[in-house]
Amino acid sequence: MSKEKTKYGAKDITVLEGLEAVRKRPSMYIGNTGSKGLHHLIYEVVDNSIDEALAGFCDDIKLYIHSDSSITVIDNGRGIPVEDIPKYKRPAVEIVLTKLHAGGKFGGEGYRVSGGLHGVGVSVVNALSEWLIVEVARNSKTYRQKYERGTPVSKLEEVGSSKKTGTTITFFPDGEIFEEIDFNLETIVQKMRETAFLNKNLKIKIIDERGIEPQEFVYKFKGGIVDFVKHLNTNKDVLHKKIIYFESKDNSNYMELAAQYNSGYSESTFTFANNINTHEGGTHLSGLKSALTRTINDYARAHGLLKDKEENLTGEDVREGLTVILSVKLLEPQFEGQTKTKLGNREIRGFVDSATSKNLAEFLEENPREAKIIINKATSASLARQAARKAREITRRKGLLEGLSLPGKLADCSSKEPENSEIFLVEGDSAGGSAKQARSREFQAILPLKGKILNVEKARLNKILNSDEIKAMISALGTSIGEDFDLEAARYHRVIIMTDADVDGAHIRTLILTFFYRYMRPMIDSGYIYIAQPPLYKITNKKKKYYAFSDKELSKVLNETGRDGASIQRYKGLGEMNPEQLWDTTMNPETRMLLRVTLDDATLADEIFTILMGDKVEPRREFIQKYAKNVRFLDT
Ligand code: 0RA
Repeated sequence: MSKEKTKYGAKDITVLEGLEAVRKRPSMYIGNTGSKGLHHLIYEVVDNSIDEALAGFCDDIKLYIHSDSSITVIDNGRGIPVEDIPKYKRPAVEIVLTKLHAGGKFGGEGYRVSGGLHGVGVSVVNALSEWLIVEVARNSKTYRQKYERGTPVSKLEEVGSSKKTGTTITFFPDGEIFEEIDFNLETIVQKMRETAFLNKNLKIKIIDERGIEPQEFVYKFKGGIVDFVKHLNTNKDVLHKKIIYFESKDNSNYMELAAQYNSGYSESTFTFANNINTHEGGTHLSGLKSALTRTINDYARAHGLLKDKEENLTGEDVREGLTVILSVKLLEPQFEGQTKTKLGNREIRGFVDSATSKNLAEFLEENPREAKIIINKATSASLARQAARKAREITRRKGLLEGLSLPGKLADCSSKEPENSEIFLVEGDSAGGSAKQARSREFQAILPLKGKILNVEKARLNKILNSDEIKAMISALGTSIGEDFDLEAARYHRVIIMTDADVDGAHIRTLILTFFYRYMRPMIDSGYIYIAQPPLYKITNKKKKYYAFSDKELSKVLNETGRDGASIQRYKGLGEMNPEQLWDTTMNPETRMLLRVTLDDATLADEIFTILMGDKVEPRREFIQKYAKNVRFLDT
């Protein structure tokens, strides 16, 4: 055997070892091997194309979901280099696809800004794909190479000529790695639209070929995040037409911001770092908040809109009804926090703070009409807050917000360990009664709620605190709300919303979820909120009982047991079940099904809550018609 060959062999092994590590512990690279991880594969490939776009070489990305669920991503960037890298004696494209973290950095020029959880490199996608084909158009030629589970099965071949440049990657996720190869079009479309908003003028087209007719979506936003804010405020009454926008950069940091006030009472702040949604906030967000509060107070004082004797506007005041997108790009983002979506870079705080102060002050000076509207909004928020504070002090003195005095309707559990305790929020007194009889008193608490709770989307805090049902929920949970919220004080780590399986039940569930979303958000983020799944049907056949949770399950049961002699009862409400049935089907941890409420997509959630609970009737009607059969969208 020649020396040369031995050397190649050894190198091949190290390459393989790199990707072998990815196959051994995929979750370390893509989070998990469920649906989320599966979708990360797509985002990772697209991120590489976005990097080309950010470097100024690509403005067009196409994403195909083929009928066999393989994925193709095509971009019109420079194309991955095909020349040999002397150190490896292999084409650069092969190294990019087979070595961890061999991204766009050869020699250090240009930098990856997309990064984040999916900043792991296309080699990870390659390692986790049953097969992958890369095609490069470059140097007037096209090249092609195929891999299986990360290993090349062909050499890089020249396959034709081309006047264009770009990269095409087609892959099929490995069934040995992923639980299920099932791409969700809505998830992908939503994510790609967000990506298009964050990268102005980048065209992203999605083609789903899985149906009888292909479905296509195209996104390209000239205004970028200005269009994003416009979109988020579509179903709200805006207070000023002109959207505040600016961008700023120094040697290593870039930021852009778009903002607009609406007449609502909630705040919609979304921050991104290198195109990653920083759900948990971080240094860029704190820079933004401090600049907003300071600059608006300074302007208001300087122009006599806030008198000497009046107290300063707080952060909450100046953000009431504000929709704002902050997008920063930096060289080496540090992501921290539970879900790695909290930006940690210290230097960005001051950068965002001073750029925002300067540009916002300029906007206010140049647009006195808008400035006045904004200050008015914040001032009325401030007055309402002071009224709410008084209301809250009274309630607090009675211990109502901190769970010091528990509501009379609560049937508490005996366990005092929150980790092991759960509370059912039950629609109606009669179902509440059954649940109280059915429960396991040791760890299950029951709080019956009367009818429709207050729509918190349409009211300010002082009014909210007048609602008995809401006060009962707050005191039972023990966490208080809003700025006073304290997750550590939560008395239960499972809060289970149990409503009837009908339209009213869905409405009540949405009202409760809206309340958690606006006032106890960390409960959702921590995964403490669940939705009970009561059965829709009881089937009795030959003295045996079966429960079905959907129409599909009903047919399945009937097919299995035979239709003859089967009697079917459709449950219209929880109240129709006796305590034993309620326990068996919905409450017993051994047999029940719970849906955990997650907010993967905070901008989408904001949109949906606005549509469902906000002022405008028409979008709500359209939305409900579109999704009437599919209320699950809110739950998963
Ligand atoms: C390495 C270096 C260069 C570009 C790329 C990789 C690249 C990777 C991907 C992945 C998907 N699309 C891509 N487009 C480009 C720089 C190329 C140069 O200097 O010409």
